[in-house]
Amino acid sequence: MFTAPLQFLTVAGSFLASADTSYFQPNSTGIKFQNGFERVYIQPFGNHGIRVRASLLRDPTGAELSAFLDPPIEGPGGHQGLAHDITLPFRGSASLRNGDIVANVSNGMLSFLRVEPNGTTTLLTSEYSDTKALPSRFYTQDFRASTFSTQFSFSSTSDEQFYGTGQQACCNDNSVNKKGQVVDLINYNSHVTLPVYMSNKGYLQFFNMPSQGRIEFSPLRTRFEASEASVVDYYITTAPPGDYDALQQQFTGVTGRQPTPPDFILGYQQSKLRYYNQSQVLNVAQRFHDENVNVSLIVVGKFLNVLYFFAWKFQGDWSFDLEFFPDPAGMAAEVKRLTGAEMMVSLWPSVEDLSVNYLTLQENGLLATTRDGPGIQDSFSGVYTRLVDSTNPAAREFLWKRLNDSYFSKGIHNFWIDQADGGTLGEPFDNNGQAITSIPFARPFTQYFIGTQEAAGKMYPWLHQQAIEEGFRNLTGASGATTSCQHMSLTRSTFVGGQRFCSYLWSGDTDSRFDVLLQQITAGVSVAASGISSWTLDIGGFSGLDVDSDLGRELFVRWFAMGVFLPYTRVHGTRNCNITGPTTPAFANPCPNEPWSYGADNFVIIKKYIVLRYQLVPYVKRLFQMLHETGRTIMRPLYYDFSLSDPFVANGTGNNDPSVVHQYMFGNKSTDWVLSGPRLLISPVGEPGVTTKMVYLPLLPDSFLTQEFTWTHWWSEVDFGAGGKFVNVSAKLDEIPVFYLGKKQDILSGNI
Ligand SMILES: *[C@@H]1O[C@H](CO)[C@@H](O)[C@H](O)[C@H]1NC(C)=O
Ligand SMILES: *[C@@H]1O[C@H](CO)[C@@H](O)[C@H](O)[C@H]1NC(C)=O
Ligand SMILES: *[C@@H]1O[C@H](CO)[C@@H](O)[C@H](O)[C@H]1NC(C)=O
Ligand SMILES: *[C@@H]1O[C@H](CO)[C@@H](O)[C@H](O)[C@H]1NC(C)=O
Ligand SMILES: *[C@@H]1O[C@H](CO)[C@@H](O)[C@H](O)[C@H]1NC(C)=O
Ligand SMILES: *[C@@H]1O[C@H](CO)[C@@H](O)[C@H](O)[C@H]1NC(C)=O
Ligand SMILES: *[C@@H]1O[C@H](CO)[C@@H](O)[C@H](O)[C@H]1NC(C)=O
Ligand SMILES: *[C@@H]1O[C@H](CO)[C@@H](O)[C@H](O)[C@H]1NC(C)=O
Ligand SMILES: *[C@@H]1O[C@H](CO)[C@@H](O)[C@H](O)[C@H]1NC(C)=O
Ligand SMILES: *[C@@H]1O[C@H](CO)[C@@H](O)[C@H](O)[C@H]1NC(C)=O
Ligand SMILES: *[C@H]1O[C@H](CO)[C@@H](O)[C@H](O)[C@H]1NC(C)=O
Repeated sequence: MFTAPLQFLTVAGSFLASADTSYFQPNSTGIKFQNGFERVYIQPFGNHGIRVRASLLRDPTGAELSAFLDPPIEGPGGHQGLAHDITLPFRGSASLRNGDIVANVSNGMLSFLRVEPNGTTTLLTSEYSDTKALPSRFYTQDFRASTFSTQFSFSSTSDEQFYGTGQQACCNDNSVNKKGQVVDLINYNSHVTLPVYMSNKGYLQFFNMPSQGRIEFSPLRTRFEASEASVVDYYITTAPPGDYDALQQQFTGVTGRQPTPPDFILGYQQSKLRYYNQSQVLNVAQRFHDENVNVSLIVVGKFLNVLYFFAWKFQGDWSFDLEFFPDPAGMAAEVKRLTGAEMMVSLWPSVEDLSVNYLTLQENGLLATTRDGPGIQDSFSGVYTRLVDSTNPAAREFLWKRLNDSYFSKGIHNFWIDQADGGTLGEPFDNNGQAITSIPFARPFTQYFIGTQEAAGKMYPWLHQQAIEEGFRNLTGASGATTSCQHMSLTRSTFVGGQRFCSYLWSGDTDSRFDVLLQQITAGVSVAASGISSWTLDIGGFSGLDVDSDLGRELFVRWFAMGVFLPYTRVHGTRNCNITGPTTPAFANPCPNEPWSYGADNFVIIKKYIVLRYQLVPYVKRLFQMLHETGRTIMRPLYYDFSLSDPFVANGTGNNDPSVVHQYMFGNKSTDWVLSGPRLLISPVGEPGVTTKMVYLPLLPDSFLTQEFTWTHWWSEVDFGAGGKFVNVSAKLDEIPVFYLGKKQDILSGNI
């Protein structure tokens, strides 16, 4: 039997030190049971949380890949190792309570219950069983390694709803409730699925495993499947049904909190594919200056993030191609002088043989490899590439050194981590424009320092984020947990816990279509419900928009209006237009994508929205502070705030009814009158040619009505009362349907 008495005594001491008397402290350090080859550990972790680990033949080492913070930010269970004070025989029974959650082992089967205020318990879920059924903890070992594939099954009911599971931003999936779905746990462009979900029964479950696999939400059973693991490691926490903020607080208490972003990043971000030389960048900056699009530097100044892709000579150089960017430092300084803007630069993880860094990386084993063969992961732009192995600390250090030399030390402080989805360049079924366009295997057998793509691949982007985070810290001398960021990275992928980095996720290369505009809402609120609120998208969609067509222009303005009410307001994309451009350098798209590129009338509207965004910065800043303090979700699906007060919202969420899931709240849920957060309901327009929209206003809970909150239309100031009904409002191009609660002045001043 494993014993760690000294370590445990220390932990027990800290339990007492942080003991909150209103909170039921764990009445056990852990339960262990052994069932033949299998070992299962059940321990208290975080507030109202339980961590379960299961392994075969040997104990977990504690050195497995993990997104947990240990100790957690809040609650018991830190540095617990494999501590346990209950050891059960095969088919034994015992129970452990931490706060309001109870883990019950009965006859070798686990179930989880919530203790209600009146002392009764409610079953949340249990390991799935039936008279005859596949074992709920099921493993397959092939004995080529100490790893196994595994399936863990839990009971569910047909009316249960599940939310979260990360971001599925393409294109037909418009779901907030994932019940009935199979979610593939594999990363690619726009697809950042995360093994975490919340239930409307009042619990959140997270599999702390970066393996590929899937989650099946079938009528009676929820099944998590990992294709390769050395330990099964999951966490479950509970809160009263409907209190999703509490679940997020507890979950981010064990996986990390978002540091507050720098003010400038909350302004307007300009980007396109692609500004390919220095004079274009300076011309754009000059035009922003001349057009007087936000010239005031009073609060945050005017910020323009010009972003590059393929600004390097060879993939893996991680430096500017000096032919096109002769003076990066001078360019950054001039952009700053003209506009006050910070700059951001894109880095790809791909390395080609001709890169100046190739030999050094290869000699030092800092490139990802394959099970056999030359280690090639992908091809892009006509050359074979390999991925830098950012899972290796030495590779992270090498990468950062190059980024510092080439960009950071030259005044370009923000980094865009593109294409680092893992395994390949993130287009798994795409052969990058070559004759055979579709390849019938999902991944090459990519191997990293930390393991295989199958076992560890979902953490590859996360470790890229970490490389840049470490670089920022090493340069600024910050140590310990980062609480605020001076610079940010933008990333196309992440893993659970990615919220602890100075980073934001965007939804990848989306299609420029009205239906995709609306679909982005379900992607955004789902990843927010998975702990990642630091999120944005390409305003206008990434590809397919014709700048010179009326439809393209209308779509852009509609998308822009929504972008004002996202955590970050970021224009990006490749565009089609009437201009014929040069064929070199590669990807030299000549089409414009600036606020003035969409016609004179629309420029007026876009300027109005940019002004509004700057007016909202204090509000957004406050939302990020709350996110940092308690993990409170910024972009909120309606079920967060109204599933208890409004059956239409509860039912509509269950059915993924567009009138419910294509709207969201942007802001704080508050029950405190003095500090009360005004709230914004955003109902973007997702069809062409309309001037009005039927909007469903959720029925406000009593606690709001007693505070005299009502739905007020942002533009007309018409008061629509307590909601619970559809209203038909004007939805002109320059008036996105937005409704607010409380006083508008409080919103604009961030006094929420
Ligand atoms: C912990 O508390 C739960 C719920 O009250 C109880 O069922 C269980 O037996 C207790 N366990 C121990 C080890 O005291
Ligand atoms: C909890 O464990 C006890 C003791 O084995 C058992 O009688 C009870 O049915 C279990 N409860 C649940 C919900 O599994
Ligand atoms: C105790 O509270 C739960 C949850 O609110 C409720 O479902 C149950 O009916 C209550 N039981 C009693 C005996 O009051
Ligand atoms: C930069 O691009 C512009 C087209 O926007 C072109 O006219 C100019 O010659 C380019 N300059 C360099 C140095 O390539
Ligand atoms: C940051 O500094 C630490 C300590 O010197 C070092 O181990 C680490 O590799 C550095 N990280 C990066 C990304 O340079
Ligand atoms: C970053 O670059 C600056 C300027 O070249 C240099 O002084 C500094 O030592 C570099 N820091 C790291 C961590 O590479
Ligand atoms: C772009 O080309 C189309 C088709 O020739 C034409 O109808 C349209 O007026 C052009 N738009 C602009 C802005 O030049
Ligand atoms: C729930 O929504 C479905 C589909 O929109 C509808 O048919 C049904 O009547 C609704 N049920 C309730 C109880 O509102
Ligand atoms: C946000 O809402 C929470 C929960 O209702 C409340 O406790 C908190 O005070 C609010 N925050 C602010 C800054 O109003
Ligand atoms: C909304 O109002 C407009 C203008 O009054 C009207 O044309 C339109 O038919 C109404 N839409 C619906 C669905 O009632
Ligand atoms: C730009 O933003 C600043 C700071 O928020 C604001 O004071 C100013 O009015 C804005 N200027 C324009 C032209 O929008």
